[in-house]
This record gives sequence, C-alpha cells and structure tokens, in this order.
Amino acid sequence: MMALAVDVSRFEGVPMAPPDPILGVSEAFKADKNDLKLNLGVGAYRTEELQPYVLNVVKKAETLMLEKGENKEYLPIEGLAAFNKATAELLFGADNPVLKQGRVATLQSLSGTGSLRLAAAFIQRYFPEAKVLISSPTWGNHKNIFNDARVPWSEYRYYDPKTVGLDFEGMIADIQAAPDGSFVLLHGCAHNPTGIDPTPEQWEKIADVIQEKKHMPFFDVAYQGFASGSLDEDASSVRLFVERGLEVFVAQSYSKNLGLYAERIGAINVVCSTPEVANRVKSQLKRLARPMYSNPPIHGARIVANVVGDPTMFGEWKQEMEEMAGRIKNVRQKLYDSLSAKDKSGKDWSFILRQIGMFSYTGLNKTQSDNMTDKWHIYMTKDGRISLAGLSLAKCEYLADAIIDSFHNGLGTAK
Ligand code: PLA
Repeated sequence: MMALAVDVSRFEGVPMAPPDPILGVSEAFKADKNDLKLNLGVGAYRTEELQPYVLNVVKKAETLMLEKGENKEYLPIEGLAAFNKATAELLFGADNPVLKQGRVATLQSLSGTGSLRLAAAFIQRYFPEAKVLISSPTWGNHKNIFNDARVPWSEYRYYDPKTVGLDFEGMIADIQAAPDGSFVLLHGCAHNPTGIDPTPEQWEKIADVIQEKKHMPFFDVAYQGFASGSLDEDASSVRLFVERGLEVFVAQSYSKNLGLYAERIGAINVVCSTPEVANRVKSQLKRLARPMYSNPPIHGARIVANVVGDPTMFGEWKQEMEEMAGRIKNVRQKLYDSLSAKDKSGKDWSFILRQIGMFSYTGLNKTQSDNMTDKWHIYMTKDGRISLAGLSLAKCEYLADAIIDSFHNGLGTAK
C-alpha cells in the first residue's frame, strides 16, 4: 500500500456539485428498480418499445463509411468541409443568396452545446459590453453556457402560465427595453421547455424590434425537422431574419433529428454582411476553438455529409424524421385523450395539443413533479416538463393517471 503523502486533501475546498437538472434525472432513473418506471426527463427519442433508436439511414451511411476504409486523421479546426457545406445548406436552403455570396462563417463544433459555447466565447471576446437576452423559461443549460463564458444575460418574458401560451406583449416589451446591440437568443423551433413557438406573424414583429434596436439575433436550432417533420418549415424563422439582410448567429445540432446524440455533431453559423467579414469572423472562431478542443470529431460529420449528400439517403432520412415526429404527435394526442377522459374536474388539457416538438410543459410545479417520481416512478424535470419522445402509446394511460393524481392531490403528499 502506498502511504498517503497528505493528511488533508488539497481538494477539501471542492464542494459536491448538485446533479444536473436534466441529465441527473437519467441517473436517478437508472437507480430505480421499479418495473413501472418511465424516463421522461432527457429529450431523447425512444421507439414504441421505449428503446433507443439508431436511424436506418445512419446505419447505412456507417456501412458505406466502413467499406471505404476512411482514415482517422485530424480534421481542420473548422471541421469537415463537406459537412460544413451540407449543414449550412440545410439550415438556410441550398439556393440562399447568403451562401452563394460567401457571407456565412460555418464551423463544425461539438453539437448544439459546443456550438453555443463557442459563440458565447466569441461574444465575450468581441462584444464584452453586450448582454444576452434569454427567454423565461429556457433550456437550463443556456444559463450555464453564458455564465461559464462570462457573458452577462437577462431574461425576457416568454411563457404566460395563465394562458399556457406565449406572453408575446411581454416578450416584445422586454426585447425593446434591452440596451441597443444586445444579443437575443431565440429557439428556432420547438421551444424548450414550453413547446410554444411564435406564429409567422409574431416572428415578423420580433424581427422588426430586433432590427429597430440593432440587436443581434442568435438562434439555437436543436430540433430542425423534429417539430413539424419538415426541415424547411422548421428553419423558416431563421430564414426570415436572414432574408431581411440581418447578421445572425445560428447554433445547430444533429442530436435529435439524426439521433446522433453521442457523436457530438453540430455547427455554429454566423451570417455576416460581407464575405470579407465572414472570413475574419471564421478565423477568430477557429482561434477560439483551437485551445478549447483543437478540432472536432469526424465520425458524425461524415454521417451527416453522406446522408445529406446522397439523394436517396437524404430522402430516407426525411421519411424517418417524419416518422419520429409523427410518433411523438400520436402520443401527444393519446395523452390528451386519456387526460380528458379520466379527469372529471373539467380542467382543459388542450394546451398539450397546442405545444409542439419533443416536450410537453405540463404546468406541474416542483412538488407535483416530485409526486410523479416518488409515487409513480415517472422521471421528469422539476419544472414540469415531460419528454413525449420517451413515452409510448401503451404508457399514456398510466401517465395520465399519474398527472391527474399529482395535479389534484400532489400538492401536499410529496416529500
Ligand atoms: N439547445 C436546446 C434548446 C436543447 O434542448 C438542447 C438539448 C441543446 C441545445 C443541446 O443539445 P446537443 O448538445 O446534444 O446538440 N436538450 C436536451 C438534452 C435534449 C440536454 O439537456 O442536454 C434536453 O433534454 O433538454
């Protein structure tokens, strides 16, 4: 046995960190031995059998990649050229003038999170006075990302609990009241956690205010194709801002739409006023990436480039994406039907049908959410969000019973 050279650890001052509000839920789920348990925490797609799903088109691309016997050399700092081309075309549309004019700086990065983090580092370096406005509520990790990058942020109103809808007036007022030149973080589609998106008319008004205030729109696009089932429809918010000639930041992720969660594949795109500016911006993004992670991983980039670059596989992907989006819509409907049939209180559950994307924001508070887990073994985030992508038709009735119990009786019963 080696003798310990210190009596007291040098790490005594390191406190235990709290579990992550989203990924920590999966850890708690794993530890639960009850057969009824259901993980509706993390937004990860499951089949009707509640198994993880690798898209057929991904398997096909991987087989082709293996046959080609490609090497494992480092990628350039900016990532795989074929991926960067494909990802920008998917986002903006292949014939978008900004691409033809070379006005977009695109860097492959570590999925949505890594792309957001890189953009945050860029903001901190070149706009040290600027503030980022984020929606209230938003995906929990947004705050961590800007905090760690030392970028100040504040919230704009977004969700109205009274209407279980968008507080559009509050949103506009807060964006208007922010100092000129602020960054406004927007969810491109399928807002997380609320599932409530602005209408096309509302997007126009949001763009008006952002333009008027010389703010910088910053889109987080983590669900392209997953909200409506259509890649183009889900990118329409971003495209509207680009059409107006604005400079725009967009972070992209392939975790959900291609099911490439663990491959960490995504990109940061910066639409600039001229190709010359885009070149300079790109050079600085590369300079930021190099000491952070040097260069991105190649496997996921090749999958995306292969799938998008081959018309047959591209078609197959779109079909599988529609199927995934369709399955989520089906469980959404079944959950609503079950709640409406079982709940005799007269509560209107139709807000569930108005929300889109992977999640439903149930309105359950922390105590009620605790009741869902402690009594019913249903794992979810404490803000009342459930991932419908982790729900099967077979489990809808059970979930409805749990929600009704938690909603009406859960207030005082949970630990
Ligand atoms: N942006 C939003 C709005 C997200 O919801 C997520 C993932 C990401 C970015 C980042 O995903 P990526 O880094 O894998 O590309 N949100 C998940 C998972 C699905 C998570 O919290 O990491 C969620 O359950 O909210």
